[in-house]
Amino acid sequence: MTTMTKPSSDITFQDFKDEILNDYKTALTSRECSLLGRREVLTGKAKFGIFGDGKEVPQLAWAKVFKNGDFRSGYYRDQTLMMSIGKLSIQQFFAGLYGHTSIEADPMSAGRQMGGHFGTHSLYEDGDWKNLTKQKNSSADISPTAGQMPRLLGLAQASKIYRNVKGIDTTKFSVEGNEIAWGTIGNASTSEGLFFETINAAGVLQVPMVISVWDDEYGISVHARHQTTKENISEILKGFQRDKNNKGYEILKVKGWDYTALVETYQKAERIAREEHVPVLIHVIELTQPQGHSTSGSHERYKNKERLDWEKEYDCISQMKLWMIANNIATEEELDVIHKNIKKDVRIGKKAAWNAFLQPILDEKAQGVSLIAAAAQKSANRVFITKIINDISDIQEPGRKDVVVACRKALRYLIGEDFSEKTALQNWLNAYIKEVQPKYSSHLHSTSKWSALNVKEVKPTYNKDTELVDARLIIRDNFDSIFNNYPETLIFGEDSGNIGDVNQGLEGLQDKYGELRVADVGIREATILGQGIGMAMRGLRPIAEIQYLDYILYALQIMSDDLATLQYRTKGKQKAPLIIRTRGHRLEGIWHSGSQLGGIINLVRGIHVLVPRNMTKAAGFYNTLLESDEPALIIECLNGYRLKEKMPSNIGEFKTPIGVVETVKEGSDITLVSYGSTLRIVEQAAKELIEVGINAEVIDVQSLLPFDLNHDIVKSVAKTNRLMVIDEDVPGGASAYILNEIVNTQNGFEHLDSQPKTLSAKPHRPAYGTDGDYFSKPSSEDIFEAVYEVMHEVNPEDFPKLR
Ligand SMILES: Cc1ncc(C[n+]2csc(CCOP(=O)(O)OP(=O)(O)O)c2C)c(N)n1
Ligand SMILES: [Mg+2]
Repeated sequence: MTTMTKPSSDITFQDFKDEILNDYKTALTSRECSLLGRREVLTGKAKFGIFGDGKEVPQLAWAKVFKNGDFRSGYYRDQTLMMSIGKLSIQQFFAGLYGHTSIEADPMSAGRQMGGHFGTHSLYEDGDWKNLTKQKNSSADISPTAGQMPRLLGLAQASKIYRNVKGIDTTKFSVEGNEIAWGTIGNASTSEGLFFETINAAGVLQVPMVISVWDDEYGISVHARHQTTKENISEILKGFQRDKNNKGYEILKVKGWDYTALVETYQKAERIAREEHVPVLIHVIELTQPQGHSTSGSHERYKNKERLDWEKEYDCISQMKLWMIANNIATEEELDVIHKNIKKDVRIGKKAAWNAFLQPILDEKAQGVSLIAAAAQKSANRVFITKIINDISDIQEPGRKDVVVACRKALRYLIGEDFSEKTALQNWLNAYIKEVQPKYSSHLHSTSKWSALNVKEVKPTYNKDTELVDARLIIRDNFDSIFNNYPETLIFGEDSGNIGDVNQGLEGLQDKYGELRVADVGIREATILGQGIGMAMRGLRPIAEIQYLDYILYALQIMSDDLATLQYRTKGKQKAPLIIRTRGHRLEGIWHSGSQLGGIINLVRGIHVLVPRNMTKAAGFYNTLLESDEPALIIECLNGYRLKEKMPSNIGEFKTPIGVVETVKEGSDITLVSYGSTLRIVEQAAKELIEVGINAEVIDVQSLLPFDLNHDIVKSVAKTNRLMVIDEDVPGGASAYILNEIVNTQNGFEHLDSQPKTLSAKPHRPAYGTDGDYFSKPSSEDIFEAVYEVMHEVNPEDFPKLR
């Protein structure tokens, strides 16, 4: 055991003792919460529990150097840190375990995430930023192991940007870039690619990031020998260690039960990261997991007696206690009294949380039951309804589900009866569902005044003598204007910096705005995305560039699990207004012609997905989004950069509205709906169809998520009575989504005289080359013939069989 650190001269020995005792109390409080938490799950009060037991003492040391403005990006073992920095009380801990839907009761997620997923509030109720430099911050956790890593990179890089880029208003976000982003990860989760990708990227970027690996030798039941080469993550990362000649990491290793060594280690890590902006990895070894992994099982199944005995002896809190006694900080008796009192406090907090959770539901149940009972009195089915009342009355600790189920079932027995008590029950139930549903469903998108839907359209304007230019110049000049007008914007991606992206939409902008704002980065899509999320969470306006849409699959998990859920999982208390820029559709070959929109739109609900047909529309989307506080994906047309478009005179100012379609050709026979590069082919086919007397209306969706908010497409279908959706995704992909929106959401079925159709690509990936494309994706001939076929069915005389 390390000897006790000498207290610095400006605090008394008593202060020093008090601080340690206070730490010990926090560790014990956390432990007792874990122990009681497990019991709450096993007795059925909570659904699932995953706790911080065994990882308490390192977090005490970490909390000492966690300063205002700092950010955490960690995982479910970090409850002790959250308690130490004053962001998690006993009652809040249990409220989270029960799934309390009030954000005041469960500030972590208002019951949306299971307990053990932590976060702080970056936003006021109206969605505006709080001053993050005046509080300790935690980004909201997600469950996929190592999913916290990409975001951590961006949280750290924000400090670098704030320290080095001039002209940004840093007031709410940074004090000279002094903030550290602190990450935690379990030893087994370091096996994930996201961990290694983040480690490498942070080494390259040299950002103030400190990663702690909580090493308990296991990942659930799987031992380190199956997880990590040499069973030792700091050993195998040694090549990242900085030296005299090369930048890199500081790698530290410390025993997780050694309080003083931990304090020293964290102080050292803090200094290096905060002052030098050098990333640090702390490998915290010899940790334990006293209750096993989670409430799903017991660790006696996979740990042998020797290991279990060792874990008992080297439990970090037991070791801390021994050390305190040995160093005369307290006697065993004093510590036992403390422990007893803490047990009591935890029981009191737990009870308060349970009562606060249950009481509103009991009240709601009482209201529902009394209305059911009143209706039963009048009903011919009173016997059956009384059974429902008896059943729910037996449930002492009901959920809202029980209340709603009872009311709904009772109403079935009242079908065909008509009296005021029934109406009262119906009205109450409808109002009740309307009231409680948002507790589980609100905040998928921003509800602030900066919602992208509130940004008004500004049309591009043109001078009289406007020239047609290569469309990439519109994108480039618009980005120039953006970087000029918004100092907090930055863009980064593969080849985005020096050459100004593969299609030169950023040509010359690195020279103008510097290497931090227009940056080349490694080939690492997931952490490009995470970098953007983290920076956006700290008030910057990053544009993360994914070189090609095909390769977004590497980033899609982070988009789906982290970015898309952020507002929702914090009930509007955190946001990351990240713009993801990519280019896709319609090139030739299996991996260079991506248009996998059905997959994407179904995975990223919570992010706007925009598919502009040309660069003017695309540029307008960037301008719109920079006025909003929402994340979005913009897919530029890969084959559109060299096409000619008119250069607008109001570059940087025109705005393409979100969720609004555009009719690009009017017609009367059939409505053709498409988007992106395919739209040009549809326009071509529509021209050719005129030659055989078919007048198609062509509509550009522009925005897949959200979709046609004004329901304009159905107005067209009401006119033409026929509908075809065309895209180059697989059958049943985005075309099926669009069809469903028009036919079902917009009630298009009412207006259809012909079967609505979709025309998509083949189910396989497109083969290489021009012929590969032709035989894989819809061509103008395919569209022509498919439309002709519809008209042939309607009127075979005028449109005889084509082939
Ligand atoms: C991507 C992913 N795969 C699997 C899981 C299920 N899972 C949850 S925790 C865990 C083990 C993690 O072990 P470790 O990283 O060592 O953390 P510890 O729980 O031991 O602290 C697994 C496999 C998950 N949450 N995410
Ligand atoms: Mg582990």
